[in-house]
Amino acid sequence: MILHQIETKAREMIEEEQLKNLQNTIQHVQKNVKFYQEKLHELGLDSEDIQTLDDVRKLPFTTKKDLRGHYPFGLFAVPQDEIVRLHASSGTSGKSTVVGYTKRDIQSWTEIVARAIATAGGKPGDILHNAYGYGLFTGGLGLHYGGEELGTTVVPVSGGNTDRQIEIIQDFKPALICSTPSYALNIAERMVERGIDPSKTSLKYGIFGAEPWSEEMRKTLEAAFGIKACDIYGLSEVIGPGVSMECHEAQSGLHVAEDHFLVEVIDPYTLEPVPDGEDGELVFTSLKKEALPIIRYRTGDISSITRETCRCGRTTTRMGRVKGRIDDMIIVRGVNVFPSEIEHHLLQIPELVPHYQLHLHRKTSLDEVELHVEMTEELSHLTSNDHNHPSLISLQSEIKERIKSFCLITVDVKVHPPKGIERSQGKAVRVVDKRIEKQLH
Ligand code: DLL
Repeated sequence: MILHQIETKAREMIEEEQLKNLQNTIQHVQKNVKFYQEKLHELGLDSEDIQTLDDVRKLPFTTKKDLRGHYPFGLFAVPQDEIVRLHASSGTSGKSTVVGYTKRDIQSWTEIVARAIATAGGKPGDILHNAYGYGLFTGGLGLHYGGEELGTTVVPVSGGNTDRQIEIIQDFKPALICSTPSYALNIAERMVERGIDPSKTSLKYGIFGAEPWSEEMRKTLEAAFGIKACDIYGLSEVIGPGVSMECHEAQSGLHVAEDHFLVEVIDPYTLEPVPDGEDGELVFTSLKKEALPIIRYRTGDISSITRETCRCGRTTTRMGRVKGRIDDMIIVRGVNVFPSEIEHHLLQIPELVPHYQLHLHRKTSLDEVELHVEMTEELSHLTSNDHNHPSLISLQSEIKERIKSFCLITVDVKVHPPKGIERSQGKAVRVVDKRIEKQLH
């Protein structure tokens, strides 16, 4: 196990260092970012007002809207000629957000990701099959630099072209695969289709993230490939992948890279802090970034934190699995559900494959949810000529009842034939909001 010194320090020491770097960050933005200068001025605040870590609550929040409002480089704190890299997150609505890095930011990020890979069990000399997309998305290059820094042999295969991925896995014999969980599943499925047993490959570990996934999905991936699967979290606005990483020893929450980021959890409605262990919106403040220092960034992601020492020996704050984005939360007749919670229950039904989509409609004045699921090959042989086959009808009602009793919402279930649900090459689309389409037309 490669443990970085910071990861096992006494909490007081971690926090002391965080406070010092938080004060530096405030000075940096106050001097170099007009947006923060104005915000801090309005609140009558400067770095002197930050005497404890709790004082972070005095500081203003930053949102995606603020980044979009200053598109592309308006929140950068250094001149453009000090920026050595740009990335952008693909916005599904509105402009994307652009993020920049100085040379030192890239070095920090590289070190963060190297640590993350080691946390998942990666070792120098391992071959790392990197199927995260290369390009403006931070996944590909983030894991690439981190992998090289750790001393793994990185295969920069990027996303897509699944048959070629399989060939490379068979020929290069990687120990580690990095991709979104949905794409990993896609690869496993394609292997089976081609008569290859995914559990017989050289793979030992998987580093999966960039989208919400459930414990059941972990079990599915671990069983399919015969690997240990760990969760990696991050977002471009904060740095990219590696903001937090699950350890392979405990697989019990994601260790935040606290020497670089201060994490808070707030109630997204009142904006007040929520106690440790309770779900709320994750908020991050960067502590060492030069190009795009970010203060109290509201991620929109729902999770909780614990500061208890982990079984692996790390003392860093751990986040729970991200349940989903607030925007993806489905509210049906007052009940809130995340797609990942539905996924958890769907994956316990053996007649289904782990691909699904939720379509939101507004037929009357109330929202309705259609749950699109996909049957296994075995079931399709049974029911191919008969949509009213009793097995299909009973499967539909089993799903409906399960979702009703565990998630407390009523869904209209549509069972698709094998391959009936679109496969992802990167981040899977789980929620299709037909209510918006309706408004637009
Ligand atoms: O997805 C960075 C990344 C790349 C993370 C590779 C992990 C691996 P963005 O494209 O900016 O950055 O999207 C960030 O993705 O706010 C979450 O909503 C979601 N997300 C990222 N990791 C996880 C995860 C990258 N492990 C947004 N679980 C975030 C759940 C995740 N959601």
